[in-house]
Order: sequence, then C-alpha cells, then structure tokens
Amino acid sequence: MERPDPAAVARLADTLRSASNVAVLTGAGVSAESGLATFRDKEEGLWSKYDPMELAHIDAFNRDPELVTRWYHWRFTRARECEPNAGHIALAGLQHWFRSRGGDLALITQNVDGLHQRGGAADVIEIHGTILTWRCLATGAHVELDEIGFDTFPPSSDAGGLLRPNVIWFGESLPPEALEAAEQASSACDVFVSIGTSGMVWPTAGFIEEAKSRGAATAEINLEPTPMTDQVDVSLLGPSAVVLPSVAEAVGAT
Ligand code: BV8
Repeated sequence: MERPDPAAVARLADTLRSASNVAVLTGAGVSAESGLATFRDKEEGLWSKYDPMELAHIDAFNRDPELVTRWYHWRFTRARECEPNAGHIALAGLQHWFRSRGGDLALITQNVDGLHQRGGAADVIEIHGTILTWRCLATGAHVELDEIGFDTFPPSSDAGGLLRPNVIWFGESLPPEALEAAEQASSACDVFVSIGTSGMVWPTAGFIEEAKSRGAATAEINLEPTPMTDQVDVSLLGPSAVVLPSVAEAVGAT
C-alpha cells in the first residue's frame, strides 16, 4: 500500500487545522475502493461499457424505460452490496471534528450511491441526486427503493405511474436546494478540497473556481492528475481510502 507523500499530507493538514469552514466535493473515485466502478476509467469505467447518452439522459428513458431502469436497479444493487471505505469514514470524522469546534465541513457529492451517509457523514449535499429513492412520473411521489417490487421493468408506483431514479440526468438542471447549499458552501469556505473526481461534469466542476475566486485555499486528492491539479495549492496523488485517513490523523481528527 503506497504511502501518500508525507510533506503534502502535512501541508493539507496544516491548511485544514487553520480553517473553520471547509467545503469538499467528491466523485466516483471515492467509492472505487468500495468496489464501485468509476465512470471514465478506460477499462473498468461505466462509460467504457455503456454510452451515457444511452442511459443517463431523459431521452434515453423515454426511448427505452426498461433498459434504463434495469441499469439503475443494477447500480443500486451494486451500491447496496458495497461497504463505505476508510475514505468515507475519515471524511465523516473530519466533519465531526470541524463541527465540534464550531466550524463545519460541507460535503458535496456527485455520487448517487449513499456511501457517505453509510460512512457516518451528515447533511450530505447530493448534487446529482440519489439512486436510493425513485419518483413516480404521474404523481411526483418519492418511493424508497426497498418498497419497490422491481418484478417488472420499468417499475410502476401504486398510482400506476412509471418510476424513475431520483438522479440528475445529463440535460437536467441540478436540484435547486442542493445547488443553493453547494454554492453557499463553496463561496463561504476557507478551504475547498476536490476528491476522486475528474472535474468533467458541469456546473459542478465550477464550484472549486468559485471558492478560489473568493480567496479559499484549494486542494485535490486523486489517483492521477486532473485538469485542476496545476491550479490547486495542495495536490495529493494517491488512493482516497489511504490518503484521507492519513490526513485525518495528521489533523488530529481520529
Ligand atoms: C445541466 C447522475 C442545465 C446520474 C450525473 C458546460 C460545458 C460543457 C457541458 C456542459 C456545460 N454545462 C452543462 C453541460 C452539459 C453537461 C456536462 O457537464 N457534460 C459534460 C460531460 C461535458 N451537464 C449537464 O447536463 C448537467 N445539467 O447542466 O443542466 C443545462 C442543461 C442543458 C444544457 C446546458 C445546461 C447535469 C450533469 C449531471 C449528470 N448526472 N450523475 C448517474 O450517476 O447515472 S454525472 C456522473 O458522472 C456523476 O454524478 C459524476 O458527476 C460524473 C462522473 O464524474 P466523476 O465522479 O468525476 O467520475 P470519473 O469516473 O469521471 O472520475 C473519477 C476520478 O476519480 C478520476 O479522476 C480518477 O483518477 C479518480 N479515482 C479513481 N479511483 C480513485 C480516484 N481518486 C482517488 N482514489 C481512488 N481510489
């Protein structure tokens, strides 16, 4: 298990310790060590096997609701089979540490898997929605997944309407409350940390710019360099389930 660069870990820990309000944005990379595929990984990534416009778009759903709901149900079962990893748990620990000092760590995630919450994090801002609840297209009612039979695809609600996952598909606007909370956290934070995301999806990829323009320190944790790497103050290259516990320990949050 490769150890992250101790000097970079110390720099990020110093930056975090001198902060009150931190904003964190996570992507699929944070759930990779729990066994969930990322999107853009050339071999194993979901988009290397499936065309996002064929599955993560309202037109795709209208064209073939069976295909799309089968795929999201499969992703749901995968997420359920997985456990939060040490990265999810360390982030929840850091959030608790900041809150116990009257500060805060706002956790914005692009992930729809619910693993941050299962890892102990609170008030997670699900900027691209969640796969754990679905909604009826006829009544708009939300349905917890466990209550859906899924013996038929596409599934229907008791009201007879088609059910779709409560995720944000390409071409759809972000959830207003989550967007408001994410923008507020990005513009008010002392430090913005981007973790396990390729930063390719907008407008979410713009939050770190917002924070930087407000004078916040910025950091990135990723297995490999991204378009952001040259622009952040601290870049930590390594697997998040290894790097985050080291950072939390260096901060004194464990
Ligand atoms: C919208 C939910 C208004 C569903 C998702 C401006 C410029 C260009 C395009 C646009 C623009 N504005 C809008 C667009 C269009 C579009 C967009 O951004 N297109 C991109 C692809 C160019 N945006 C939208 O459509 C958004 N809506 O803008 O509405 C509007 C409408 C129409 C036209 C204009 C405006 C809605 C976007 C939301 C889509 N829904 N998810 C689902 O999950 O199925 S996006 C989905 O993909 C995820 O939520 C996530 O956001 C994204 C995947 O990205 P990542 O999470 O970063 O994952 P990825 O695999 O790419 O990277 C993983 C990273 O982790 C890598 O860097 C890897 O190195 C690293 N890693 C891997 N393992 C580890 C690791 N790091 C650390 N440790 C490890 N172990």
